[in-house]
Amino acid sequence: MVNDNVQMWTELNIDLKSHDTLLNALGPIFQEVYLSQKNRPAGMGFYDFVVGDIHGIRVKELREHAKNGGKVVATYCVFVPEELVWAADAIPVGLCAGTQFSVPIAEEVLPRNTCALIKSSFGFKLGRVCPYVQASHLIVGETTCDGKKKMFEMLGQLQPVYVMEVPNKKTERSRELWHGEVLAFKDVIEKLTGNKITAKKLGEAIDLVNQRRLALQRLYNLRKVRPVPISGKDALLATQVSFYDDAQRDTQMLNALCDELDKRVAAGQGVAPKNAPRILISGSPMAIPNWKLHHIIESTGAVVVCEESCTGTRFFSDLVKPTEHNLVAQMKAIADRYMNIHCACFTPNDERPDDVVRLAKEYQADGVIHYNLQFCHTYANEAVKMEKRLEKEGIPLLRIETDYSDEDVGQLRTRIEAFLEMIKH
Ligand code: BJ8
Repeated sequence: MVNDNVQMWTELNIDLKSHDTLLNALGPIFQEVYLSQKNRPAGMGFYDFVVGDIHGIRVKELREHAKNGGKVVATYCVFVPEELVWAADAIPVGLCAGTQFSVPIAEEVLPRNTCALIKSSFGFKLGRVCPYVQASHLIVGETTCDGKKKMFEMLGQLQPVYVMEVPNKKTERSRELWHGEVLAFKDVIEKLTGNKITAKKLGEAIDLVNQRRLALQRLYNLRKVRPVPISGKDALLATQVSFYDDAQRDTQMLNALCDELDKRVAAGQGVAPKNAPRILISGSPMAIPNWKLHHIIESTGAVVVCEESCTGTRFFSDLVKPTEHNLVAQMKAIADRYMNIHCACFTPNDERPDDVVRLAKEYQADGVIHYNLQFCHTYANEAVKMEKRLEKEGIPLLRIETDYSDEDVGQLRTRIEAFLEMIKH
């Protein structure tokens, strides 16, 4: 098995030495952050297994697919409509970009004052340490923030990249632009795969992705209960894996996990005491293996009950509305659904603070931690508005700005402990 993997990574032109260092570092981190948790649901065994072979089984499946003539399409943002990829019998893969490991590699080219997520993504490609990037036939970028836009230009020199234009406003004109972009993306995928996207195939793909969204909604709804039946870390991991696992299998595993959590709830069984402070995190996405903030929060006795982020509610809150089985209606429904993602790249973006207030109430959160990746100007600016809005609502907020390194862990822990003390009284 190990030798099979090495053979596969060699074929994918992975830098084996560097890659070994990356995987060897992941094991102890996963042990400390995940496997040391007490009272975990048995359903998390699947996710432990996935991380245990993170660059093995799934990559092998992608390679099999490619060997049979299929295509793999990599994405970095929840704006890319994956339904169109599935409908053309291609496989979408949400690329991770959550490790400090690839940051110094990227800094050889990118400006240092770029957010860690962008540097980590670019470093994976530049350093040839991510088999998912290497196994992709096309990377789909998007014009969300400036840093990403410019990084995609450089990435395009190393691998085929297509960039979707995401508008910056939510006006009718912007919606029209986006609708045109979704139509153009359909053409790109059809050309890449050589497969025509029919209404039937698209209907099936819409259903496939909606089912996964419903399973994630079910998981998140279970986190509203007190005591909460699953840790924030485990819920985050299940969400992160959804970005690259097979959608049908993922839905099954999520629902099996939820069946188990239903039983826990019925028995009043929680992972933290009833009175443990409940935290909602809002802000930048957290890609695998970025578990830093959750780990700090949950090792101080609090529990994370919700993430308002693209590795949280923004990923699955809205479904593509059911329509008649005709391409015109389906494409419109897809475009409309994606325009409801309240990314900080939009101006104005008043729906996001509304969402945070609503979620804080629904999840019985005692406080909100605003998570901002250093050098991310859009979220940093929105934090100011968020602070004012939450103050009005009487919801305590702590603003955190950090990166992927461990350098500030002690300082963050002190600030979070002080925040938890404050909200307990
Ligand atoms: S829809 S949040 S996944 S763009 S943190 S790279 S914004 S400088 S990740 Fe995002 Fe799509 Fe928006 Fe969601 Fe830029 Fe900020 Fe970095 Fe960011």
